[in-house]
Amino acid sequence: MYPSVLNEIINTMDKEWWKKAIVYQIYPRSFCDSNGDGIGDIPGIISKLDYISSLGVNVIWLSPVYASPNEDNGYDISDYLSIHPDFGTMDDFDALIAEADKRGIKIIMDLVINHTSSEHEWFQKSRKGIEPYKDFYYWSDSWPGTPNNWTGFFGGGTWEYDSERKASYLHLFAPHQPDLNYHNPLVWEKINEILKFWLDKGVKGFRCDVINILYKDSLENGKKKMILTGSEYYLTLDGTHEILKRINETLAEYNAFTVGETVFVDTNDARLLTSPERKELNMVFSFQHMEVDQIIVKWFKKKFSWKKFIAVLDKWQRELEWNTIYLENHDQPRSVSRFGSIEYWKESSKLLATLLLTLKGTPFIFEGEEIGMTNFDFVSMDEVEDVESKNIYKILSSVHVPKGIKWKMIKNTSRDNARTPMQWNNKNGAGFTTGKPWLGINKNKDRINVEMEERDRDSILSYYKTLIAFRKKSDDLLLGDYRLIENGRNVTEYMRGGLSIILNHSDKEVKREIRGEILLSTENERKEGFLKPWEAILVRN
Ligand code: ISL
Ligand code: CA
Repeated sequence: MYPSVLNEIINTMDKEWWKKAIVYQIYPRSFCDSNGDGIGDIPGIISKLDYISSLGVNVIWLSPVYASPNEDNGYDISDYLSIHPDFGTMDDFDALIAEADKRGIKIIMDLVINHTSSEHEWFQKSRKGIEPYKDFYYWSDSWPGTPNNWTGFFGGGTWEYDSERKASYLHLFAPHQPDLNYHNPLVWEKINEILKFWLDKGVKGFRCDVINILYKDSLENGKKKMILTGSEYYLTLDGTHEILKRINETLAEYNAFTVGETVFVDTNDARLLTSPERKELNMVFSFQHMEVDQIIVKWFKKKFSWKKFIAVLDKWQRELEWNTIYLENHDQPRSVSRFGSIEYWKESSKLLATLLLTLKGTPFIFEGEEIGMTNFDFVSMDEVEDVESKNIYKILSSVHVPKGIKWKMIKNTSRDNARTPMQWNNKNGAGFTTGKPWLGINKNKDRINVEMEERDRDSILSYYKTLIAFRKKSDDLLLGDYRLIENGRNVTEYMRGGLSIILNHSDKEVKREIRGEILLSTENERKEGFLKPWEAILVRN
């Protein structure tokens, strides 16, 4: 090969370093508390960097650590340029970047720019009509004909009356999360300064919160729908594509990457959003595979079917050249409780790990997923903190849904399922805190925790480490083509390059002759000619 061609390939690989990344998501409140106030913090994260590094991951995505009144745990930002005192100081943050860098780990931040907190200075000035902030938000006195009939992501209406301005403002999420008005060019200028501030600190990219709803085309009444009436006026519109291009221009100077959380996108939208030629986002988090067992704004749980699940994943694998792979995050119930089997907790967690780490794309692991953490074991609404769950419960109560049903719905779908503190050991406080944790700790910390799994070579944690190490060395898993071979009721098989991945996602033992060399199995002792319940294997053909 000519040196110039080779150089070009190397340059492209270098620019697309995030394709080789394995990302670990931290929900800072729930990860590790260093000072006993019950809230996870940045010094706590620093103290666990060796652990994170031992997994073999090379990027950390931090859920928001900015100043915030915490109506939505940091997804309501009151100052984009400062660290919430609960989490520590800017010096702590700088130390985190430096310490992570020593271990070859890059940090990406959460960028929440569809809305701010109502306590943000911009909003406080906006409600008083002070320029240049007067039109930073969607106010009914600037838009004739509003408020409209739109319904929000957390249930209920989307307009809140403000007695100071004597007008209402739009909020697609909680009333304390007013939507920014991207028709005003100054808003983008301010956001651009924020991006540069963090990039100059060494942040290597952003996970962009609900990024495909930024731009609202019109504030007319929407067509009435079961959920999100009005969404035709803000889902993935040209105005949003324009803003994404500008974000991309800023990031290009830093060799940083973006992953956009994009709601209600199909593969066509995602292809546009991630097309290298269009220069918008690098990857997206889509929701279709998360909707196999529930409706996106989570009110009802549907029956889960592996066949449908694989069919959705397969479609995304085929139709996108590159994208994210994820089974969990801070908004979703735990994957083993959802797609796995409690009876085969260990086996099914390992099978899910295999799926996550052998599909094509950049894998995202959510804290605790690597030890098989499960849904919470709360028994009453008093233990729930999540603003979304509380809203849903209120709405269900107002229409007299019986208590048992209401509780079941919350249990199945609450975002707090993912947010219970990280289980480091089996002591009181689970090694997460020496104080009173901000959210209850799952009692199964006695048997599901890092300390025990680190000592056990057959643990879920050990399997994650083995598989991550395998993936990093495997051209097949990094670059290989993807092809579905079988989508059966019990067994799925797909190829990545020259490797076959075979999953038995059932409680039953399945007869199966394997041709080729078995490189890895979730089972210590295989049974010749069979796949054990929830066994997953990697085979070289
Ligand atoms: O979590 C959801 C359903 O339970 C989604 O509807 C979620 O609200 C949506 O994916 C947007 O999520 C993001 O923005 C929200 C924040 O509450 C979430 O934590 C965040 O991931 C508002 O900023
Ligand atoms: Ca703390």
